[in-house]
Amino acid sequence: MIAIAAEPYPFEFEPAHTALLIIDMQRDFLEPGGFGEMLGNDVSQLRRTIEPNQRLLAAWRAAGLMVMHTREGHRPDLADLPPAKKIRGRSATCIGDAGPMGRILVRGEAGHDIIPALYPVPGEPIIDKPGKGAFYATSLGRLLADKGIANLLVCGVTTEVCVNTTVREANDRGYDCLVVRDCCGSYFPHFHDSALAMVAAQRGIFGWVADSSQLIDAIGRG
Ligand code: TIU
Repeated sequence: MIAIAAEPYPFEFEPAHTALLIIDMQRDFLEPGGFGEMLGNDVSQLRRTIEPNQRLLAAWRAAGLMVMHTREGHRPDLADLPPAKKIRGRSATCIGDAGPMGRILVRGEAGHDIIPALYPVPGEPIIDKPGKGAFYATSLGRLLADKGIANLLVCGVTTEVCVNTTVREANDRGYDCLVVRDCCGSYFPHFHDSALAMVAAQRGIFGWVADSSQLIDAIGRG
């Protein structure tokens, strides 16, 4: 058992029963010229998470521990895209339409894929999810149960949307979640800060928050 400094109190975990879950580090959310930027968002707020994620991912892989990745997106026929999600925002260009890197948030398109800097290696499951949460309409729960995972280290984008939704889903399913502060990002810094505060508030109502350096140091010692 390893314990690291975290908010609101130390997070204890057994590495063999802990998965690093990297949420939606996709080209359309992070790359200049992608869908996120097309909507007027400042992608630099998300891009600052790339290096910390690379360091944590390298440490977790070197220790031979479980890594999983998610991607938000839809079938090419859009059968799993709720009409409400399709029309939300009243944007001229929406999910499923031709975008800067192929059809927006459609599986198989370039923009939907994970950025090269954090690309999964063989043996790391990729969970394709149609919603914001990684458990809704996916096989994530089944995979975690099969692999005996009890704790999740949650990274990725965006802190208040897909990361937060996933942590809430995981919490209700009995997982202990640590959200990795510097490995998560939002287009809106104040939402990032608030989303992390919400996780750790009330003695850890949804889980814990810590920096990646705490984890990397602990794995190195472990
Ligand atoms: N992955 C994720 O958070 N999807 C979003 O749509 N996030 C926004 O902040 N828009």
